[in-house]
Amino acid sequence: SACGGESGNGAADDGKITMGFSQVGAESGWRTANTDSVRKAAEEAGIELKFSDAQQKQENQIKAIRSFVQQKVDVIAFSPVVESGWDTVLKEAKDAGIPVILTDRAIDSPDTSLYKTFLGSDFVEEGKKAGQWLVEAYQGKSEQVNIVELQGNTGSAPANDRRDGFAEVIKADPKFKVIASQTGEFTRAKGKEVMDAFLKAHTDIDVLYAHNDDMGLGAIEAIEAAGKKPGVDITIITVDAVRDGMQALADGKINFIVECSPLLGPQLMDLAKKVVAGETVPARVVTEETTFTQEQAKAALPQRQY
Ligand code: GYE
Repeated sequence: SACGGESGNGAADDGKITMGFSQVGAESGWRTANTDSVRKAAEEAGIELKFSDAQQKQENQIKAIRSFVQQKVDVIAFSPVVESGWDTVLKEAKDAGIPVILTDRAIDSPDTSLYKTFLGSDFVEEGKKAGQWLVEAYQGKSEQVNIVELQGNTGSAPANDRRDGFAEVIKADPKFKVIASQTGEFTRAKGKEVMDAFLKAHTDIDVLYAHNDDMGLGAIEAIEAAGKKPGVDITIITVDAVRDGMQALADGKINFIVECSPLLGPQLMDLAKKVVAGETVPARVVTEETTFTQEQAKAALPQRQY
């Protein structure tokens, strides 16, 4: 369909929809599960997928989107590495008449005509759920609670929103203090490295809040290497609920996980078909998700898909 054109609607030339998809990278278990979901759903929907991995760099995503425009794909979907700086390239797609779907992460542009819909989680809500669990877990205690935070990639929607949602909830009680906060780039390696530095700088860490499981898992290695017991000496809260995270939760090394579903493929393909057919779609499609305690993780693990 990429070289059709007479109809101006790519779907009409050979009936097959071509989607250009620019993925963030392969930084986490969540991301790998998300990529698998998108690939599988495209195949099942009979959509031809042009997949491009940005390796966590915005410039690579901009290049990929430009190349999708040049190839005249029918629809572009992408998960923006950071929130800012998309107007120019998205305007190019719009001028070429190619609809764009934001997947997983949002952008901060006030011009909502640059995309048709945004499919993904409510990251502020996820941060709030993390904070609410913490508030309950430390209810009735009056001593200061020292929290360290491993943030996702600087400038990304999940890092900004998970930080803000959490902060909003814990600020209700002044005993909660975020004593250190730094990016661990959503990876295990960086999570370990930064946690190691946190442990060297602070002897009195009570809680770790990591914006994803992978950073939490890396941090667990650093905590164990420092001779402390993760989940016992340091309370650990993470986000995602991928299999390795759920296993650590069931093993007692993590205390609470806020779920963020990576299985966006089927909904994305549905939206793509509608958008290409010129149907109106809701401006926002929010993913449904839950939270897990250690007991709930034990029960859920056998059926966990990713
Ligand atoms: O939580 C993290 C990944 O954008 C929701 O990106 C996604 C986040 C996810 O690297 O593990």
